[in-house]
Amino acid sequence: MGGIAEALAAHGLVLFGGFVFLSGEDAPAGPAGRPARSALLVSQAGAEAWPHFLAWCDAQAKVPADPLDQWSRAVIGEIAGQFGASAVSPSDRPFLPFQRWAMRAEGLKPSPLGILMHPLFGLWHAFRGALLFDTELPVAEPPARVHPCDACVEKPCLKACLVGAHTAAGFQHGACLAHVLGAAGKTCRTAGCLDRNACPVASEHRYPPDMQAFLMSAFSGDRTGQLAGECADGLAGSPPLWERWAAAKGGAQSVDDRDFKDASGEKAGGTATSLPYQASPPQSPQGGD
Ligand code: B12
Ligand code: SF4
Ligand code: SF4
Repeated sequence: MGGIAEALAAHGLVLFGGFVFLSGEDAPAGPAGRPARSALLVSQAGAEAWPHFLAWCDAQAKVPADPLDQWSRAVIGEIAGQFGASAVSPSDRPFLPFQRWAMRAEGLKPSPLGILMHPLFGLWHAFRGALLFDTELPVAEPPARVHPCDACVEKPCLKACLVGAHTAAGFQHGACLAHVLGAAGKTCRTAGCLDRNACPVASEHRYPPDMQAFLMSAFSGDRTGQLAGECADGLAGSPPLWERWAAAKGGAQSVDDRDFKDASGEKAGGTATSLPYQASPPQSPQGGD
């Protein structure tokens, strides 16, 4: 495993533990095409990877649809090749059980929001991929972890959302989306989920507003960048991402002619026809998080 963490760190990414597949477990294919024997998880933790991703976008002739996915696949795929591994992504279909893998590899537990809580990074981490190996790597048992949610009596993460989208029955995706895309949802669109931001754990790793706006744009299925662009008036001195990318390419790429492919086709409920934006129908997550 020597060198993998360093190779990932050069892109702001973090190795998030590993595990050995049990015999008979439904493991995805490793580099030889047979079920993999072990896996290492790759995460973005805090905002460390964000400038690397932005620099990659700036260097593309045309910013691709689902750019965070594309960047992750490019970076992690290359590192996989260097270390004799194959790479998988959280957005591969059918969905791979990344959260279950992380509970196993890192001893993490879910927060009341469904997102896994990390004692060092709080809710501010997400998986960008996994490296799969044909051999059993000598991975350590996950460390004994404190789960901050156990000691959190007030649970502010369940009290900030204006539409109460996180309930005991689970995440009300439709209610969330309708609010995010509606007139009253500007704070969610430009600064991120109020519930997630209300968590006091590891606030030093909280994603910056442009990153949160970008992720929220991806989460809400917006392929036009209008939602991310909206944060122009919320982020002093920082042009909205899509404008920045368009400008960097000499204006060659307008919002309208960008090639946004429909990669998933899975529609989510809860959208109204009276949205203030011409957003494409919300899709399942597009490399956000
Ligand atoms: C489909 C999906 C969604 C769907 C449905 C979620 C659901 N009910 O399963 C929707 C669109 C609602 C969604 C939303 C978000 N998601 Co999501 N999502 C996924 C995705 C692509 C597949 C989930 C799945 O079906 N896995 C297959 C099963 C078999 O895997 P599993 O590990 O065994 O399943 C676990 C989860 O399903 C979990 N679970 C069960 N119910 C819910 C509900 C929610 C809301 C979540 C987050 C998890 C969850 O429990 C299972 C056992 O642990 C995963 C990536 C992945 N491949 O896992 C990301 C993933 C779970 N999402 C993630 C995130 C961050 C989000 C968002 C915050 C994104 C954003 N930018 O705002 C939002 C909001 C969630 C919230 N509560 O606030 C992260 C979580 C990271 C973490 N620290 O744990 C993941 C892992 C993606 C990543 N790249 O890291 N998501
Ligand atoms: S606010 Fe409390 S319960 Fe909610 S995620 Fe943070 S630590 Fe966990
Ligand atoms: S994004 Fe906004 S509407 Fe959705 S759960 Fe978070 S606070 Fe609620």
